[in-house]
Amino acid sequence: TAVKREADSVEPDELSQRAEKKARGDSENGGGGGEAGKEPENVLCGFKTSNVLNDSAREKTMFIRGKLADQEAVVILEKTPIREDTLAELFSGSTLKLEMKNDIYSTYRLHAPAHLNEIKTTVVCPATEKHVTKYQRQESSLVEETGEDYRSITLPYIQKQTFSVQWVYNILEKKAEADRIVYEDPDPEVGFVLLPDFKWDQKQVDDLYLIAIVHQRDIKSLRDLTSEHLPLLQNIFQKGKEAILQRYKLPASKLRVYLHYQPSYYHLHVHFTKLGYEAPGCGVERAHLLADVIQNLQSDPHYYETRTLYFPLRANDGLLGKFKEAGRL
Ligand code: GTA
Repeated sequence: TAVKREADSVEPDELSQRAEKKARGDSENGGGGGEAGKEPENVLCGFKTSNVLNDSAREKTMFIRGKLADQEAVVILEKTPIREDTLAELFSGSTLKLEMKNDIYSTYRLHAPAHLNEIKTTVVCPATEKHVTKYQRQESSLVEETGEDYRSITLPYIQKQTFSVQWVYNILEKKAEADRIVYEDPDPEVGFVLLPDFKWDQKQVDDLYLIAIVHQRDIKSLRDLTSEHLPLLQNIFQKGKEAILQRYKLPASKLRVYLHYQPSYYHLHVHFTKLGYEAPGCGVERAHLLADVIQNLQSDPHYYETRTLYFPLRANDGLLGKFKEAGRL
């Protein structure tokens, strides 16, 4: 039977109250998720920048490689969206400097109060060479992977070379992020944990992003799925959508529910993002709609074992090197 956590419905404007409460460090349900929301000392004050791996003026993000207490680290900075519920305070509580005025047009610099001017910051430390590679700006190439390529090239590579999924086990075992869980079905076969992706600051539903992590530990990716997994996939699809409707008031028709191939982390998980939000990795070359995956497995139980799958790989990705060595590119 399914166990709901914090599943009582939340009004949209409660989203921000919750987030502010978190920012002040108030525990929502007795804690259990570690240090979230506390006013910690500034761990980044000693961060020494080595180089900028990637940045985007449009997305207002910067990926920086550096050293944190002699350890390799990657820091991701991202300016957060402007929230409608803060507009009154933004207009009344800011200072405004005129830049130019021309006829009916004028531009200003608005200096907002500090708490309305946050930068979402993600720290990976110690970061491996693979993290650095992942966040570095790179050209991508589209790879064509047959079922045989998967078994002879990809599988041996990912068995040796993947990111640790310790963070996933921490979530499943409630050692981390326990207070962030939106919904859990604890069944060992069809169960999963649904929680906010760490790319989402949860302050507005416009960029809603949750992930459902399955309790089964031996399903690496889409490639491992057969019709045996249909009850699991249908359960995630159905209960995930229900939990999001209840918590965030977003109906299924406003959701994009998909799996990545290739994923970064080889423990099966499903992405739930708001339709219209261009989440990184939601393009057709990487995202597979869960609804399509279910239908494909219903019509062919071994669809994902046998089909040729296409996906982009960055120029510095070791797996791309393996495809080249095998003469497949
Ligand atoms: N709740 O500890 C975690 C955690 N980790 C380590 C990863 N995720 C986590 N969620 C929680 N706690 O959506 C999330 C990731 C991702 C999912 C794994 O798990 O945010 P995936 O296996 O398909 O991997 O999904 P994916 O999509 O390649 O990973 P990721 O990290 O999303 O990278 C894709 C691209 O997104 C990157 O190349 C980069 O361009 C961009 N990106 C990554 N992180 C950020 C960020 N913090 N801010 C902005 N852009 C980012």
